[in-house]
Order: sequence, then C-alpha cells, then structure tokens
Amino acid sequence: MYEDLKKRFNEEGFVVVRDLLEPSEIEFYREVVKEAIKERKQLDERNLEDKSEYEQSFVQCQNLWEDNLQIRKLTFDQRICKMASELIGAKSIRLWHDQALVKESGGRETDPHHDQPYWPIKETNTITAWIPLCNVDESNGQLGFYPGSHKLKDQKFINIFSGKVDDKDFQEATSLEKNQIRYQALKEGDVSFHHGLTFHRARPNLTDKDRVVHTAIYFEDGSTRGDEKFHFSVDRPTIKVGEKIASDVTPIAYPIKELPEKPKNGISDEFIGYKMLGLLPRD
Ligand SMILES: O=C(O)CCC(=O)C(=O)O
Repeated sequence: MYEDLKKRFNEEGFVVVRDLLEPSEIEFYREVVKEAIKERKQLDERNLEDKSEYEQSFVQCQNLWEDNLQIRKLTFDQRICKMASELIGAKSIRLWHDQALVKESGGRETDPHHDQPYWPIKETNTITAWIPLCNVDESNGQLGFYPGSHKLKDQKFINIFSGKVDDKDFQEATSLEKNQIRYQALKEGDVSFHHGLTFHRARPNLTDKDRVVHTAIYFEDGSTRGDEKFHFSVDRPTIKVGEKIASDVTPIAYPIKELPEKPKNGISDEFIGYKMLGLLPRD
C-alpha cells in the first residue's frame, strides 16, 4: 500500500489516505479541538467581518499539542506520523508545529501558496498532515493542490498574511493556472498529506457550519536551520543558522513509544499579542 501512495506523493506532491482514522475518533477529536480553540480564543471577540483578510480564511491556533493531552495524541498518532515519514522517505521525523485551522461559516478562500518559504528549514523534506474533523466538500473549504508543483525549481514566498493574493500575480509568479488545481473531497477519517513545496489553496466556506481541521507539519530528523527568518519553532529554543533543528519544541514524532513532554521553556511575554489572540500557547 505504501508503495502506491509514495509513488503518487512523489509524482504529485500530495496524496489523500482514505480511512486512516476511525469516524468515531474524528467525532471525539472534533469536540476536543473545538473546546481547545474556545479556550485559546476567549479574548478574541471579533466577528468575521472585523478580521483581516488573512484571518477571514481561517482561525489559527498553533502548538495545541502543548495545551491539551488529547490533541497531543492526535498530533503524534503513530498511524499519521508513520505515513508522513514513509511518504517523505525519512527514517525519523520531528514535529515542526501543529495547528487547528477552522474556516468559519462564511470564511473566504485560502489564497494560493506553498508552505516551505515560511519556514527557516534548509532541507525541504517536509510534509503536512491535514486532518479534517468533519466531511469537507466543494461547499465548505475544500483543499486543492497543483499536481507536481513541488517539483518547480524556485521557492516562491507568496505573502498570504497581508491580504488577498491576485490570481494573475500568482500565475505570473508560478506559471500555475487555476484550472490545474485538483480539489479533494474528504470524509471523516481520511487524511490529506502535502509536501512543503506543493502549491495549494482552499475554497470558501459557503455553509452555516465551521470547517474544523487539525494539521501537523513534520520534517526529516537531522534537518538544519537555513536562515535567520524568525520562527518560534527555532527561535524559542535558540537554534542558530546551520545548527540541527532538535529541541523539545520540535520533538521526534516518529518513531516514538511515548508521547513527548510539553517544552520546558514557554514563549516569552514579548509575544503577548500572539498569546492574547490565541495563536500561541499562553504558558
Ligand atoms: O486549511 C486551509 O484552508 C489551508 C491549509 C493550508 O494552507 C496548509 O495546511 O498548509
């Protein structure tokens, strides 16, 4: 089974693994993740229309594994982590970070981008597991990929944080056309995996229910910090350019016998704004 999935992943830069988890587990995790987000977001009282365009694409809570033991079990679930590790052909992988991505009812599309340029990881053996905690189809924030786009020569920093990405600008920057995209219908229990270099986007949520998704990003153990770009996953444990990215903030995700402990050092109060918005753990 792995061989076929691996072949597709290598060729296309993404793959959907059907029925990796049980629907009953997904039902359980949906409630856990919703509660954890409610707790994180308790100080953020803004309505969708008062948020930035980026935030109208999704509510984002990073490193939920640190707050909540149940979510830690999901992020480090060995079925997901083994699959991630097999797909990128790594003997051992670490967690970069996890994050819930909830596209609220009425939330706008997620603009096209690829992930790797946001991360100061030199090597590009990286993968995201996108774990829907509800069925996802064309009406509620379906994720879509540009097949083979992980093989394009250059990385492109597409800035989705500062406002809507113009389709024409995106096409000029990447030579990818909107009609190349392949959207994926996912049901509870399916998990989608994409390479850090694969371009992707997601449709708006036109339904009256939130699209609840948990994601986890993994990278090959032994990878090093490539540049000075700030990122909590390396700056919190003070990993310098050229050093191996190995700390309790990015613990081994596969293979493991026990769940990792919460990182020793919290995030400094310099980042109180992110903490208040629920983006990062408060303690
Ligand atoms: O969930 C979404 O809308 C976008 C997901 C995404 O960009 C990612 O997981 O890399």
